[in-house]
Amino acid sequence: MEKNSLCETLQKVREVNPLVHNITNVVVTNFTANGLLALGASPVMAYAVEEVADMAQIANSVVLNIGTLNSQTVDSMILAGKAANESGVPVIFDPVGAGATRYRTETAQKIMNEVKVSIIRGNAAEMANVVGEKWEIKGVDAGDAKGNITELAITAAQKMNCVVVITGKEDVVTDGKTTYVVTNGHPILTKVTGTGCLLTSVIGAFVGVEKDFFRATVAALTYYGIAAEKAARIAADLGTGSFQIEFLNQLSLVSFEDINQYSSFREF
Ligand code: ATP
Ligand code: TZP
Ligand code: MG
Ligand code: MG
Repeated sequence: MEKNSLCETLQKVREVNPLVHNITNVVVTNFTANGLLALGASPVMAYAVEEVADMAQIANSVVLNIGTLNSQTVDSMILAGKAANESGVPVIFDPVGAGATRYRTETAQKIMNEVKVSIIRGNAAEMANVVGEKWEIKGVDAGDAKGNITELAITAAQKMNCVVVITGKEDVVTDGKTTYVVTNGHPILTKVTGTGCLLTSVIGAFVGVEKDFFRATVAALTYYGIAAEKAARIAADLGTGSFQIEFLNQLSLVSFEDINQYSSFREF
């Protein structure tokens, strides 16, 4: 994959200003909206069953996130997902906490069964639990994954017939045939809540402007990891609060030169 093609996708996001319809959790709503604005996308959060189908159909992408799920928002997610499917709008799914409770696992599986999801992004334990493997998870945090993550991602992509992204120290992206590992990022991301959720919405922005979902996802992951690295160079010593703000700054400042210089990925 050419680094220049990743820059082109970032440029498209900034030009198109894609409308990203998020049905997400109450923890990360503001951070997600500000992160998408910093990137150059246009966030909207809309949850009511009365309007989600209309919003999904005019959006460039729909992001579903079960972080603080309840029966009403789950109904909304399925309505929005189906409406997006009818209109050819890509759906991106974050199965937050799948495996932590039976309700989360079953809801994640229900969404995958009823909605055509283009990209699913989660930590290793979440992804394992969505495909019926019982990896241990503590609340919404993966902890130290013990299994083979690349193998898990490829199996999951083949089972669910979509692009699978498992994030952690290294991020694995696969459609079941081609697999890339992206190594940009910084451990301090794990100390700020919502950095996984925001990443899922950032992937939504990239796939909202680019038909090649695989390339768009690699572009989103490198862009996001580079922003974190830049922010950490400036603010990591100041603590996680300063890092969070500097990360938002850097999401708006990642340049094509940064991507050409710092993007780090390999084909598996
Ligand atoms: P968890 O709740 O398990 O932390 P998450 O949904 O928050 O999962 P992460 O896996 O933490 O998502 O991924 C969010 C971002 O943090 C990604 O860009 C990922 O590459 C990055 N990241 C996570 N852990 C590390 C690490 N140890 N080193 C570098 N980057 C990391
Ligand atoms: N509890 C429910 S959702 C949520 C928490 C703490 C946010 C999780 O965000 P992320 O991006 O998975 O760290
Ligand atoms: Mg995290
Ligand atoms: Mg998460």
